[in-house]
Amino acid sequence: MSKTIIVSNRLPVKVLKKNDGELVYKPSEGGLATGLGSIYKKGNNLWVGWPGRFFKKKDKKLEAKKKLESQNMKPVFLAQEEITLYYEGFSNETLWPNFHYFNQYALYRKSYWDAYEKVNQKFCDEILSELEPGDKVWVHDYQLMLVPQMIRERKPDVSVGFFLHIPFPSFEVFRLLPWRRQLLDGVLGSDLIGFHTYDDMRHFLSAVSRICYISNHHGQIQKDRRTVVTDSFPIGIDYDKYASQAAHPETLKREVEYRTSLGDQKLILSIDRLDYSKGIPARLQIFDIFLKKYPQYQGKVSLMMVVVPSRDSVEKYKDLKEEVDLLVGRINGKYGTVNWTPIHYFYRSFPLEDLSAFYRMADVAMVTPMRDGMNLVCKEYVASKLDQTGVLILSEMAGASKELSDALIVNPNDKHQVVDAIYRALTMTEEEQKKHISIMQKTLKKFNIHHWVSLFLGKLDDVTRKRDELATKVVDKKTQNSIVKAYESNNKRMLFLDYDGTLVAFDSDPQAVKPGKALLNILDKLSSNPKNQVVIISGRDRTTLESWLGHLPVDFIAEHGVWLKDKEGEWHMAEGLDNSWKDEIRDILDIYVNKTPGSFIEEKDYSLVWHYRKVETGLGELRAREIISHLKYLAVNMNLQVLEGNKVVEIKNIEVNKGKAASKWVNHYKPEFIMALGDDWTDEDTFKALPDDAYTIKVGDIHSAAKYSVESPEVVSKLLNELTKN
Ligand code: GDG
Repeated sequence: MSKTIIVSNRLPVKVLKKNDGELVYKPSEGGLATGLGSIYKKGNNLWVGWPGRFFKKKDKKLEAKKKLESQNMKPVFLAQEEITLYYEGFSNETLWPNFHYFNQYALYRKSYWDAYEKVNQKFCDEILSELEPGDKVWVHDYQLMLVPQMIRERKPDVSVGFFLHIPFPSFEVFRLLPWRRQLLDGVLGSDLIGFHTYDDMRHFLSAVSRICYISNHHGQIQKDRRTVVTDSFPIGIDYDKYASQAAHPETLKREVEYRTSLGDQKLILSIDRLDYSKGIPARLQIFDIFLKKYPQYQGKVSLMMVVVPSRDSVEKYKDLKEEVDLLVGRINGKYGTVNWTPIHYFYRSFPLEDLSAFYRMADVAMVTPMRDGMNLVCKEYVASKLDQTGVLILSEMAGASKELSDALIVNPNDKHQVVDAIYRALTMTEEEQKKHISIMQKTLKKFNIHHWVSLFLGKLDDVTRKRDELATKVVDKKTQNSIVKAYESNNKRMLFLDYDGTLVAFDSDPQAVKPGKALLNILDKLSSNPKNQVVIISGRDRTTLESWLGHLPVDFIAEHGVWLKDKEGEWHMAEGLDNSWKDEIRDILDIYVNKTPGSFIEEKDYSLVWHYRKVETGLGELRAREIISHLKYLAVNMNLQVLEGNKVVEIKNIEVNKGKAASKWVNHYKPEFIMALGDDWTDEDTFKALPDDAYTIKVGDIHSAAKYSVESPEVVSKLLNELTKN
């Protein structure tokens, strides 16, 4: 039975060692562990990850391995140096600051990168040792970005999903990383890549387009003839767990205890891991300004700030801790009285019962990170509000703000805006509070962690199934033999050959791809065989085609079917064409040429082509979209069609297309064997128009109406070469 392998830096349990040397296994309370618990514990499924500590003794390592394996977990053991360089180093001192827009803190150290590569390979090897045909792998987060490609190299058919839990930065920030290309290539080994928000996905696609020079179509990327799908899957929480914890007698008991010691003050809650991305110092400054601006709240409202220790071996975090300690001390010293402490500050973690009591008690939750992939605390706060009172102040820089638009959304850098949001929260009527909380609860209940898991895994199944259906189309040795066999057994054969992108690879200069000796030799052999009729079917102008290939006994369908020629005949035009539309359309295209450096218009007898191959990546695509929408209605009225090709937009008569011309040839000559090769959008018309038993072959892309696909013009030339032998 095929299985699902979950991979993350940390396993869902932490192995601790008691003083007497006994190992204890502490399950993680995180949402991911809960959500994926239903997956990895089932059948022969598996979770691969680091057990969270360094094992000095071999026997302890073995003991832990055995125990973890009995619970469907496969530990990846890391040496102390690997933990320092890969985890604390590259993951937390290079990627984390860059991805959270704190690039000034990022360290670019070759030793970190080397360790990152090495440990990613280590994870990959562990996965490979368990991987069997039909299995799927779900890799999590920024610590393991190279793993998808590493697996793909060894097991090309595997189904791999990747989810990024932190933001993906805009291209201008991401590009600063010296290893940006390798990181993107690593992730692109996946079949499906998930992000929390559409913005993260957009940034990723833009980085792929600018760094790997691969554009996307509705979030789908063609990489090495594979389709990589990207999508946004905002993670949810285990809603029922937080709602029922809030109703638990132990939670209620603790709430009463805390309330008794706090008195009837209003409470603002903040809970974060100690991290510069969380905006903790700014939050303290905001609270300071609030107390100054609204002195009536002095003595009446406290900020309860839980800061969970984290990464304290990293220098930047030590500095941050000092800054927070200082600010808390200063504000408490400035405003505090014998009966009132402005800030209750805890630098430690709490058990869930306490956390839940805090959520229940808090009149306001202040979740104001400078940057956060999603942020689960704000969701947990809302889920814990059983009586639906309470107000959430939420930073627009947290992924959660995209879903929780009923919160008071703030820019954490605009301190005065946040100060006013606190005032608004404290003065909001109960009725209004209930209205907002109930709307948010409805969303969070539905989009819970289980929903997230099944959405992602369901999509991964879909993507893999579609990929496998298409894979049958790739011309392998067996298919090639059957094509050659069919070819050999027929005496009346017709070969439709597109030129650019099919017989020759693309070049930024359309004139630079003159046929070379080898190609001319193949075409000569094929066309001089009396059993063959070779038809060059191209969007190019007839003059160029004639000058390059006119000496061969081939037929021509030029300019997508405007100009036609049999090998023995003369050039003639397709009937009923009209050219009166050109001036008006040329004027429009001129506007785009004038505002798009590098673009130009090519004029053919019955069409106009706007080329943008030399235009800055991104800008060309944008202008192409503009032209297409500009011409959409005009084209219908003028009986024109607007076609999008490879870095071109072509406008021509609706009657002209390669399919119509090819049908004409087939109806006239009635061949017994038909083969058509093409790479472009315009060749799709040919593929669709030909009879069912024709061998239609798409070059490059695998998405096509053609029956088969080959990788490149080089493979085309090998296939045609095979045919010349018969
Ligand atoms: C990444 C992304 C994204 C906190 N203090 C205590 C405690 N917590 C729990 C909270 C919450 C979790 O820790 C923190 O939530 P985050 O959203 O920050 O999650 P991370 O895993 O740290 O971060 C983040 C997330 O991945 C999911 O994709 O949202 O943006 O950075 O569940 O309740 N739990 C207990 N005691 C504490 O003192 N028991």
